Amino acid sequence: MKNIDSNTHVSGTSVYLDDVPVLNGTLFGAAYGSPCAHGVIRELILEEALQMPDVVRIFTAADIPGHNEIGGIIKDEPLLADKHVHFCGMPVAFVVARTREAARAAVKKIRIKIDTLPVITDPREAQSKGELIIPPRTFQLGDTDNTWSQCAYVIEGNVDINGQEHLYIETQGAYAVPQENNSLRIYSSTQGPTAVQRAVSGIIGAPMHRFEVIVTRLGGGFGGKEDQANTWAALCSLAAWLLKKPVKYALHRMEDMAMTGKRHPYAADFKIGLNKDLQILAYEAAFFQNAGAAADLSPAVLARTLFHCTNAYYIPNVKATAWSCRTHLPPNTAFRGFGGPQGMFVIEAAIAKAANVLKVDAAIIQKRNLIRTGQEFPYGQTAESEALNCWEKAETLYDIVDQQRRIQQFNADNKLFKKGLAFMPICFGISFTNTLMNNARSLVHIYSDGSVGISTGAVEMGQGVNTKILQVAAQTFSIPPEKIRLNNTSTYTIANTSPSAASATADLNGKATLIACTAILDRLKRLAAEAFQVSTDQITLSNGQVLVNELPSHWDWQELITTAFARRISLSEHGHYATPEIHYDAVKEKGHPFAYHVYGTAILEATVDCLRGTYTIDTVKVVHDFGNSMNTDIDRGQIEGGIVQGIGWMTMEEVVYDKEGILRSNALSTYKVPDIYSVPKTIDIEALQTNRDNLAIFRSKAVGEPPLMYGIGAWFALHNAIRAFHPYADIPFITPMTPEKVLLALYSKTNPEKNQQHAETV
Ligand code: LUZ
Ligand code: MOS
Repeated sequence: MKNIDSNTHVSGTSVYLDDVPVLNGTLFGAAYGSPCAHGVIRELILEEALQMPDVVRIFTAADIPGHNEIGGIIKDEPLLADKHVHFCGMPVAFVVARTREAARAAVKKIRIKIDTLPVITDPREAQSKGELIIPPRTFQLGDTDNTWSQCAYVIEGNVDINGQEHLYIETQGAYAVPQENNSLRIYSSTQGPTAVQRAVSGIIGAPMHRFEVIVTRLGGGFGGKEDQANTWAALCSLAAWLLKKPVKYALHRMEDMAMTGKRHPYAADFKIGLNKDLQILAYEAAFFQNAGAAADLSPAVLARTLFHCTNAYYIPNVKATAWSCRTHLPPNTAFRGFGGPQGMFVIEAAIAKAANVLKVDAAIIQKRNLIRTGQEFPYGQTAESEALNCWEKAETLYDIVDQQRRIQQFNADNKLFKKGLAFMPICFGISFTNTLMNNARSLVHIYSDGSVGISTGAVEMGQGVNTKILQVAAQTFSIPPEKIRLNNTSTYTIANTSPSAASATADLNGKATLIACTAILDRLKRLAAEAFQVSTDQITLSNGQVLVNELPSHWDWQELITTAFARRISLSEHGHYATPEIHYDAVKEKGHPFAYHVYGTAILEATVDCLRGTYTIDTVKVVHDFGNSMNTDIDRGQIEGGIVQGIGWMTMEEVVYDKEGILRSNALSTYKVPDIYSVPKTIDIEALQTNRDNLAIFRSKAVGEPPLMYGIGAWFALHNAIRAFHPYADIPFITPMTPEKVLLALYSKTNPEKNQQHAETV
């Protein structure tokens, strides 16, 4: 089935926040962010700004009637800076004016005096000074200490992973409209309507039931709107509440880039031990997460780094510790993969370094150590693994032997162009790691004309979740898709929702919809069974017809609904789903946190121009574990997008903060994302169709986040291409692998691996 949003997207009639018609009298906001990253506010000078034309009022922390606090996991984040500023861009004041231009012009006239304090931007420095968001966490399996002596080879190294700007095409924003009797309707570009509702309720100091948060759709979220849409909704709500006027704020791209957090940069140390057969016996890692100035979602992101620190490999002895380090950057936040990709990059770096030292192809080490069914992840869950299936299918389907031969030939024939190949296996756990978040609700109405309206907690952000939910209802009722409509997401319809995140939205909301539809269907079948004097299991629905003993009756869907309505049978149901089987003990760091895992293998080929350092990612060939995809078009779209976004993170997207904590890559002129010219020329995706039972909706496995991690292979393909030019090149494990870094590596003189080989080999 086609994505149900295709037509409105293509015709430009899809409604995003900025397309919601504004009411007469609407005012426009703009936030004033701190010009420096750390300090104490001496004086905030608003006079000149207040005198600007069309300015209505400027709000500061002193105006907040409730608590000046928007922190989720930890209460450590004021909405508006009061005395201290902790990051450059931290909102200090909110200007409200009659036009958006007037609001922005007034922001430019605000002056501030700040006594500056030392700025920390580096997570290792923060860790050494004890600046931690939460105490460190350690995942452990087996006993690494007593294993090193059994290893034939022990290799150590370190890694520096940069962040990533979300660059959702639609920037952050909100529109708060006062309703009667002290309540607000808030349109928000958020992945988490309930999170917005809770934040606004706290800021205003009024119960949650007064705040309706509505989302039609997002122009992308990628995690950036899981938690950080709260700020803009709370600012608009504060102003709307106090002024009793509608207030809107849709951020300018540069405001959005400067004020919001990004994917977490990480520094890491690794130590990996292998036996003579290249089996990995032991792995230790220390992760230093750059959390930024407040907790935001960092503790949860940190957990996922640990959950995925061994990627798709089985390693019998593991010890991984992660520190969430407080720095003076905007609080970093959720981003597709949620800390998992960083954990996975580090183990891939460890394997690549081991391969260099041992002079073997990294793919041999990778393949030899893929996790198998029944083997244990460091957090205690046992694998139902498709890792080797995906890998082997990719090898044969894409004729890897021929590809390797072609690349060798190309490298022999070309002096200044070199090709590199990398395998990237993935394994990603599906469920919020915080078990209690794994629940959802769906409200299904059948109207008396037979049409169906569905509301869920799911936020459509381009991922196609509404199409999948519609398919669930169409299949359950056996009626054509045209009879079904997905309503916008509203906290008045569906309460206490988890954000649309963790790749789990279609599973959770789809299952809730299935439960609701099935409950109504059971009532309808009972009615038909009574009417035709048969038992309910003799009634089935097919193509809008009611069948009795598999034969057409004189009832169709409409007759069924008309009769049910006349008989006063409820045609509505509120379904609730909570993922079964999952549990986790955060003290022991053991449990069964994930409903299931998604596996896959990508083979990436890159070509480096060894004169210029520029490169192309030529092909990405994937075998992906879809389970049993319920919508292959949508799922392929997710995989293609994920791969390109992952490649962007690993190769060209470079977030640059200076030592003062000021964002230098603050516009699309300085922050480069993949475009039509730089995407891989070929992306082949093949399904590993499996019918193994799983907890996915219709066994169609979650697809949102896992494919991003295929992009990690681009870094290693480039790494291998550089080695084809200069076998002893010094290639530090630093991301992204920009053309500048490629050039430095191509002409590097040092050769740490060659020199260290004996020192590092036990
Ligand atoms: N958000 C969250 C997530 O709150 N918990 C998670 O485990 C998660 N995983 C991936 C993406 N977002
Ligand atoms: Mo996300 S990183 O699933 O909001």
